Amino acid sequence: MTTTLSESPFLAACRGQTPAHVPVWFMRQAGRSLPEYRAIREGVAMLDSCFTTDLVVEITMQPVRRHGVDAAIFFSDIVVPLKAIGVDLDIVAGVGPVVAEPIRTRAQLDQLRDLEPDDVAPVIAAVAALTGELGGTPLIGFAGAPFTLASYLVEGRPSRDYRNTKAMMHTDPELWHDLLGRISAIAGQFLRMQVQAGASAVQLFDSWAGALSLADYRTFAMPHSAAVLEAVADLDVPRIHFGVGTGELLGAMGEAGADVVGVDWRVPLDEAVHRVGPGKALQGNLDPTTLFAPPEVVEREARRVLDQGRAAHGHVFNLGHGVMPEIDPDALTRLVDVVHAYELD
Ligand code: 1CP
Repeated sequence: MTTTLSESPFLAACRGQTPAHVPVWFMRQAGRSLPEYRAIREGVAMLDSCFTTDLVVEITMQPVRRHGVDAAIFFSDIVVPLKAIGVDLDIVAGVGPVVAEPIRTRAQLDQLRDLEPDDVAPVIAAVAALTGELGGTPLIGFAGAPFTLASYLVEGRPSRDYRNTKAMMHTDPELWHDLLGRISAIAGQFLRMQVQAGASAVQLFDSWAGALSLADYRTFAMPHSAAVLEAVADLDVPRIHFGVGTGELLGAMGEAGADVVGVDWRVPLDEAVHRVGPGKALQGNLDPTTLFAPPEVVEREARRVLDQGRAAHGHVFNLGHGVMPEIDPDALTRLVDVVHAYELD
């Protein structure tokens, strides 16, 4: 067992060092797959839970206690800083983030003011309490990347084709860049507050960047993600950068300023190494739906990911995207054991 942060296998792998064992955590490890999560959330709206310090602490700890993962990710959502500055939005059960008045005009940009510590006081209090409670287990802070957050603000809700978002991008690039500039300032401020309260690493979620071509990604999204990652560059914590369907973007996502590039299940890690380039660690990339298969299949697939991950300059085992609510939590605990038993030498 890890006793101090300096011995953390997760932090070692992020820095390209050789850890005692391959570290593992899961995106969306806290959440509806856990009965204890469903119990504590009963009757509490998602966003209310995100702004209630005790609930954030308890929900964040649940998967750490149950699965023995090598890192915690603080329980929140990418839209929390937008809610905190007064954007009229809600997280609707079974849908996701819904914005009352989608942002389509320059006049609406004014509502995106800077994030002040008071806006997120209960959230930051949870981060501080967690770093004490977690001891030698690192806490990952996170934010949504500008493109992914803009997709919710402009569409007003989850989207399949991002038509309004891309229309703004191509029709009024100046408005687009001003919007993403505002969002990147807020995301950068939020990440800084989390690290200053004790988070040991950060992850920038650009979940939907894979909807862009490489050329559009470089022009319309990457400079703003780079600004967010730059906002914490002086704080000396590993910066993880993740998106779904980003096979063509992996090199650029690394260039944006990541120390660790998250890879979904579509690109094998030994191929991702070449796309990302030297000197960066990789995180991933078991297909989450594999967890619906029998244990021997999960083990075989996990070992394939681990074998392919050896090519990386540091490998943090994860799923290629988040844990699905219907996944049996025991399958996740068994998966942690498989990863920890894997011999690195
Ligand atoms: O392990 C954890 O504790 C995870 C905490 C967490 C994180 C990191 C939540 C809780 N949300 C997020 C980030 C997040 N939120 C992302 C990036 C990660 C990813 O790609 O999965 C995105 C895109 C969102 C937006 C969002 N919030 C969605 C997706 C909607 C869509 O566009 O398809 C949904 C369903 C939510 C709500 C939400 N956030 C988190 C939970 C547990 C839930 C479900 C609501 C609930 O339990 O009531």
